[in-house]
Amino acid sequence: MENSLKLVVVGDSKVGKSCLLIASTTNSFPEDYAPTVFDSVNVIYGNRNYNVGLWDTDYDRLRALSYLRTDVFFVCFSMVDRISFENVESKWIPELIHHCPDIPIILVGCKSDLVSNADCDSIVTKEMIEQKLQNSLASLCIITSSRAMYNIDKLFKLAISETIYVSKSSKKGRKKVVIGNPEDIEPTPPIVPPARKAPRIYVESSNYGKGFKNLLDSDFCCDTKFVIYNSKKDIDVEIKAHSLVLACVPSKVIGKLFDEVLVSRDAGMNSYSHEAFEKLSAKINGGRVSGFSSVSIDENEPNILKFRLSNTIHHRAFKSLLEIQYYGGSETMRKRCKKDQFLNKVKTASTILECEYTNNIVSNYQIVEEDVFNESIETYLNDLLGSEIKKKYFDKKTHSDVEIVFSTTDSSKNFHGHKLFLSANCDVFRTMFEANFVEHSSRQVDLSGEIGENENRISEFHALFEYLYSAHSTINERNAVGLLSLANEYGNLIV
Ligand SMILES: Nc1nc2c(ncn2[C@@H]2O[C@H](COP(=O)(O)OP(=O)(O)O)[C@@H](O)[C@H]2O)c(=O)[nH]1
Ligand SMILES: [Mg+2]
Repeated sequence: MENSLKLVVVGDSKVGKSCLLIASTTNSFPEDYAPTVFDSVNVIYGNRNYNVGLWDTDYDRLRALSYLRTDVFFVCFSMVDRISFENVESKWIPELIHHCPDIPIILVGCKSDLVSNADCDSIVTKEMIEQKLQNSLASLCIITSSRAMYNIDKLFKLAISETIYVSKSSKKGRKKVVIGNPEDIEPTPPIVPPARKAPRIYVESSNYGKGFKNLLDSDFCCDTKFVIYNSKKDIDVEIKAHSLVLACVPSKVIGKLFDEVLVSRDAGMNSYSHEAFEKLSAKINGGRVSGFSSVSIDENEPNILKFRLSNTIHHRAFKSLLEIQYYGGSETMRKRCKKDQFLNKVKTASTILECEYTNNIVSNYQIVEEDVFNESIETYLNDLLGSEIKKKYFDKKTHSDVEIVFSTTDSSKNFHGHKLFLSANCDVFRTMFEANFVEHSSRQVDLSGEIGENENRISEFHALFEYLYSAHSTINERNAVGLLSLANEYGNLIV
């Protein structure tokens, strides 16, 4: 059996966190730019296989989102930057204790290869660490150097043993240990100055979220309506939505409910099986789906399921929450976020519907009082939705409602598509499926004409579709240039 473990790395900026993770996972020091890492590694410890999920933290406000369900923290400081060492106790440990009390914390001293040549006033000595540990909630510190690959191989095993140790025993009376010593590091030979860097190309961030923003509450491919009571005006408010998206959103209640809804649909997504509907409605009417009070089908719109939310959920708070689920931000919330009362309503809704992220975003805002949303949070949530959509539907028969055909003289490939995802982020497909073209009702679209004899095109289209589903593309030497031109042709996409 495989055990999973989530490891989050925090510490001052530039102390060497990203290099530490890259060095540990690749066994070499990244001489050039070290990107922020979200990765996982397999580690064998005591005959067991552990999958350690790595969370590097960078963005100031995204950080607290990463803390959810962490098993162990690395708090990093630089051995040649005393301020970063002071911040361990004054900033980092208090922050972690605030969000996640009782999670084991390991201190990691980075860049110890630089100690021998550094200024006396800035270095952190082993004695200082030992002294600091005496009154610290951490009981362990490991001194490392990513450049000299010193103690790097011990890191993940230490993280695993610490989670096992802390879960089994009380922390009181535990012996404090500092592993390693900067003096053990062999002096590194002088380094040849790096060659000049290649020119940087500014890459605009993806516009993936915008497509979903426009999709929400639009008629296009709508098969779901939410009905919420507005008690102030004594009217019902309706929001149009899409079960394919809803089955992938981070809200646990909504995601699970729509997984069931999709099971009850026929393959072509045109109607619901009577039996499955009865089952669903018994479940919701019986109060077994948190936040929902009933489901019905209108005679006039037999393709659309109408879900009534319970009155404990405020209509605008629900709209905000749906916006966050669809595109990672919320216009509704942005407009009203100065009102604490409203934010509390969003929190109530997200607790009922189990959206941890939304709850966190609101709490962050209430503590920090800055703009609730920023690009990094939106990108992060878009990625989360995109990866779920890709997993469930990308080139899969599941609920595919259009088949894209490519054929050349000697090969052919069919892609299982979904009009909804192909169109949400691509104007060409949107026009094709929405307007009065043959493709609107057709279950097959032949793009062979688009590829001619250029077989690379199939792979380029595949990469384009991957982007449309997941906000990411597998780009390689062969498809890169073609993909760019396709992305341009198919509606100014930023892949
Ligand atoms: N000499 C030395 N430099 C390091 C080491 N680790 C990181 N650096 C450098 O310190 C800078 C910041 O590293 P980075 O990992 O991006 O820091 P982060 O902001 O904490 O993620 C980079 O220029 C790295 O090359 C190390 O172990 N030894
Ligand atoms: Mg970094």
